[in-house]
Amino acid sequence: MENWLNKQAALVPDKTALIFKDQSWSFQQLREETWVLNGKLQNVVGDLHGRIGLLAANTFDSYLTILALQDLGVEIVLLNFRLSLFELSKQINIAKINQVLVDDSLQDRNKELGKLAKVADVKCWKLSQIKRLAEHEPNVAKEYEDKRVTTIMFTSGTTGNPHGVLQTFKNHFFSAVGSAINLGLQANDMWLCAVPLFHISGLSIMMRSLIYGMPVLLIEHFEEKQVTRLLQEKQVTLMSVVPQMLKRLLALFPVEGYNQNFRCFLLGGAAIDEKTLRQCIALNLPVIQSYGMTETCSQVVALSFSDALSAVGSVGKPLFPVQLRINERTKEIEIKAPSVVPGYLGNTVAYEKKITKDGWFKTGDIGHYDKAKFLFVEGRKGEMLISGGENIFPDEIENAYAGFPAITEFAVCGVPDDKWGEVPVGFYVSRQIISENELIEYGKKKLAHFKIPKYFVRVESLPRTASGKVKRYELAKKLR
Ligand code: S0N
Ligand code: MG
Ligand code: MG
Repeated sequence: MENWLNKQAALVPDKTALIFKDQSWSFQQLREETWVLNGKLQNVVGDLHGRIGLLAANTFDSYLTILALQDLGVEIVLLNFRLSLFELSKQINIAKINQVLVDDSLQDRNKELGKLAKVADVKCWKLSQIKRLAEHEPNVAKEYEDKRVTTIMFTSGTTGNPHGVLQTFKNHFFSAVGSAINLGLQANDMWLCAVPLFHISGLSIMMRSLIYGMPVLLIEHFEEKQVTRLLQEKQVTLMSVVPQMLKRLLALFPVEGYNQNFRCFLLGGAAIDEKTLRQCIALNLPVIQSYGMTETCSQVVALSFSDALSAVGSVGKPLFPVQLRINERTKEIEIKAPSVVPGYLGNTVAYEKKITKDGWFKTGDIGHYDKAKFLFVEGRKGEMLISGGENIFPDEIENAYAGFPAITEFAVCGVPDDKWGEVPVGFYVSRQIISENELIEYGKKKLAHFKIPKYFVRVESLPRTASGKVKRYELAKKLR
């Protein structure tokens, strides 16, 4: 396929491509800015086809950097800025990258990040440093080859070991097309992006912009008051949200509603309670529920506008290019689609475990179809929990606490939480009482803050199966 940004700069040069803070860029302007940055990035990435890390924030600078790296043919490892240095180092190590670009706003906010270079043994560049480098002739890929990996995002595997998800141009393309066939494309569409660009929820909005020729209104940090005002004042038609965001927006929903062109929230990332959905219906607020993951490059199942009111609680039907089946024995949801990624970085064993003999991707989610062929997701096969749209595997927390000196056994389960949907709870066996503060501070050294258990419970022993595996569901039951 022709380079998407070049294509849009030729098709709709003057159309707005991006709005950030008080500035906006047309596709033509965005291409010009990208070329300048492309020339400067060559000092860092050298020749084509390398791989580099990026700690992106939702800023113009990060947006442009993704575009420029994409045009250079460099694989971009998008790192989650909420992770601890320890977790980031692990991913950097797996990705075998020796350079990481860091959005200045992140380093200014989080001084810890200044230590990343040392901890992970990488060269870190602030984006402002790149801007000061010498400018070379832009070296722009004329074509985006289907099979080329353009982005890599890490997910935590069930064992707590991160997997680098390899996303190709083809994956992104078909994801965007599937979404457009479902939601339709309107000449006035504008997508508000408050979900992180380092997650597929955010990056997929950027890809849709390039593929549809659609403006993106980029928000640096989700804050419900500001977003409500923007939804009223700007001509936003679509916005992606996780349940936590929707609930926070709902609490502020203005009587006069949002701007008249607003079409819907695309809701994904985690299950939502039916009460919230009914509230949205009562307010005449369109919410399109969806289901997808990093490995499918965003939604593969979604409700349509016409079904949004009648199939409440369902995540909809498989999108146009997507095939979906439920494994008869395990009830696991399996998917075949051009947006399913081709592998995990350097880990064929883990990837093969996720693929059936006949080539379907095993999602790890349990679900069923109702009579009208709407999909309902019932939960996870494993014990992953989702806090505010962030996936957490108990193993990663348990591994982190395994080294705590006074603790002999440690286990984690998820419990429902009003604010975050679910939160982790830690159970430990120890001869002595350990203060919560001590446990939290210990966790912070190894884990992203959102993974640190919200409660700690000291127990005599952990319930185990005959083979010695901790029965996490019993722990959860105990709490209730
Ligand atoms: C919900 C968000 C915005 C909350 O963050 P907020 O309020 O900005 O927090 P901070 O100010 O940064 O920090 C304040 C304290 O809160 C803690 N914290 C932050 N996030 C979480 C969290 N998730 N859980 C628990 N605690 C959290 C901070 O640690 C801090 O505490 P201290 O001071 O102790 O450090 C934010 O979490 C957010 O942006 N969430 C969304 C993430 C997301 O997008 N997930 C989706 C991932 N899934 C996919 O991408 C696949 C599905 C998909 O593609 C999709 C998803 C949604 C919509 C559409 C689609 C699609 O298909 O297109
Ligand atoms: Mg906040
Ligand atoms: Mg934090």
